[in-house]
Amino acid sequence: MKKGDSLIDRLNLGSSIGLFEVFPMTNEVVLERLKEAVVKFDVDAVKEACNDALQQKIPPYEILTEGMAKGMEIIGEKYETGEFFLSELIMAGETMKEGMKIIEPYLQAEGKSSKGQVVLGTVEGDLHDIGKNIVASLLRGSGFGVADLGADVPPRRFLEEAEKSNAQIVGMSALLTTTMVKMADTMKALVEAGIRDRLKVILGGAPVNSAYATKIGADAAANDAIDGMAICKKWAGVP
Ligand code: B12
Repeated sequence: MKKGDSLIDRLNLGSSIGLFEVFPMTNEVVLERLKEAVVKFDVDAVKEACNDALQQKIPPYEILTEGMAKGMEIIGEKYETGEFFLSELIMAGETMKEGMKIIEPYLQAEGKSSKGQVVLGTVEGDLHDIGKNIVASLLRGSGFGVADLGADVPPRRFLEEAEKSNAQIVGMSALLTTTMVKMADTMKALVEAGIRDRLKVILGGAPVNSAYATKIGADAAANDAIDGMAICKKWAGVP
């Protein structure tokens, strides 16, 4: 295309104006770009789409759940059907983490005064930590102190940290049906140490539900970080 042929040239808008300033992207388009970028493991495109989404004032949590996490759902489906293997799961996890680095500060931008102390971790045997990290960011953003123990956390570590930090809430994450049982082991450890009754315990991650929470003696379960945060805020008596 020769100079003068493009729409920007014809509208005489000058070369410094991008096409997207003439035709602004809708939120749906940016979120779709983000989803596609995760599915293609395209880190640069993920970063660019995250920045564009923030610039368009899409709420950070929506960028995660309606953009990146939708991409992760597709990755999971492809893994289930055998189209993708473990290497692709790893690449997708790494790709989403790069996007998280951009979004996380915005999730944490709110209150700083402590609404209580939460001990959080992904249970023993389970390495999935992306969802748990989102929960940590949201809780910190709404004013909780969070001791994030990371992934693959044995029951003893939850117990030690809850005692040490005098926590009011313990949050456990599990993404595997095979590691959910470690939640029950952790509950047992809290009971045996005699600190269960002064704590609230919340479970999270796709395979858990309130029936499972009741079964193992936990107080609540949430499949979504926003719901989990709302439950913790209710327990802390904050609006
Ligand atoms: C990325 C990924 C990985 C990465 C994880 C990287 C990382 N650092 O986290 C790696 C490569 C390590 C991985 C490994 C494996 N994975 Co994997 N993985 C995934 C994938 C594609 C995405 C998970 C994710 O991050 N989702 C995005 C986040 C934002 O969502 P989320 O975790 O659900 O979190 C949200 C909520 O659940 C909630 N939440 C989460 N935790 C908590 C905690 C609390 C307290 C609260 C309140 C809320 C809450 O809030 C979050 C935000 O709303 C899923 C597929 C899927 N659709 O989930 C499979 C999936 C979870 N993996 C699966 C499997 C089988 C495995 C492996 C066993 C594969 C293998 N053969 O080795 C290994 C297990 C390794 C191990 N020991 O843990 C299966 C699990 C099946 C099952 N039901 O047990 C899935 C479902 C894929 C599938 N469809 O088969 N995986």
